[in-house]
Amino acid sequence: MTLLIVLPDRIQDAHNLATALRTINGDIDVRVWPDIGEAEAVEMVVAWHHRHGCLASFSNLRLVASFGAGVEHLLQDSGLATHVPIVRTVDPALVRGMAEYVVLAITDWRRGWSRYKDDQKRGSWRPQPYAFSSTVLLMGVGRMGSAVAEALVALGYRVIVWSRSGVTIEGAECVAGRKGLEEALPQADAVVCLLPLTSQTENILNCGLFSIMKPGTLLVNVGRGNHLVEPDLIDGLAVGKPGHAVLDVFREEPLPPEHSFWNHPNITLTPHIAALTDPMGAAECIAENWRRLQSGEALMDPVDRTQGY
Ligand code: NDP
Ligand code: OXD
Repeated sequence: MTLLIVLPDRIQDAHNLATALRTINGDIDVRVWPDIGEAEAVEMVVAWHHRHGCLASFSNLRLVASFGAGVEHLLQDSGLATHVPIVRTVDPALVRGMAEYVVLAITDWRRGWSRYKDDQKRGSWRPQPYAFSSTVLLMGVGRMGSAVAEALVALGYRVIVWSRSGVTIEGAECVAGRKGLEEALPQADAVVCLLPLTSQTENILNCGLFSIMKPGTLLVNVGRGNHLVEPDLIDGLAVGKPGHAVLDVFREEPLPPEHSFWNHPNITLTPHIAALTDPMGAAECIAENWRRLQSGEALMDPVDRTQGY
């Protein structure tokens, strides 16, 4: 039976993943799209940004794995039969990469690191004070958010975590529900969006939330571009709520050259690199789910289609 890798815009990753999978389990017939072999033999697909509809011809498909943490790209494919389970691939490098990125974004902003880089270019010696305590609100406390929360707690930040079910993290304060979010927001110096994109979370970063932020708050969006209402951010930045935004994800990627975010003085942007899936680490997770599929054991990181993540 075949495990097919469909990563059309990440061909090198696809081949690295195939090599790693063959090393871990030489019995799997691993193929890289468009070399599908016998369509009826395809039992598992690993996909990222696949062309919607292209999985419909695999009549014996039993499992689809996202090559990453997000799954909206799979759930939005109406050609993917609803009886086929979906799993996420959350390798240790992805989790560590996210913790590193968010800590970097927050510490850069809090300590004024970028300003010192500019000062050095001008030969300017300008020590600046910085806040000795900071509160960070994390929206989303899953595999990514919990690692970020633990890293920030270890650095001495006051951390408030917001989730659907009220997840607790040692050393952090936990809130849930709309009321919990609205009570936490005005206390935060930095707000980080680490939510999955679902019908409940789309457009959640909007003028309603920005209006109850403290002036000068840092907003970090590493979830998805569709969490953010872009015109609301521009209006919010104009009045300092938020004071600055660090954005890694966008409604349209790559961000179009004419987009106003590129030159906004209060926006720092990166090209969706907050955390990258390591094909070697991912291969371990995918091979384990292949093994569990064959033996009928519970799958790792399953997606709840009704919740959308
Ligand atoms: P998880 O599924 O592990 O966690 C999702 C978290 O969001 C959970 O805490 C969940 O609550 C919470 N949540 C979901 N819906 C709601 C809601 N309506 N209200 C409040 N909380 C909610 O996801 P991950 O942590 O693995 O990843 C999160 C997202 O990060 C991904 O979906 C992806 O979009 C993004 N990502 C971005 C990357 C990048 O490079 N920019 C890299 C990797 C991921 P509960 O715990 O109660 O279920
Ligand atoms: C992911 C991502 O969801 O890289 O894994 O965005």
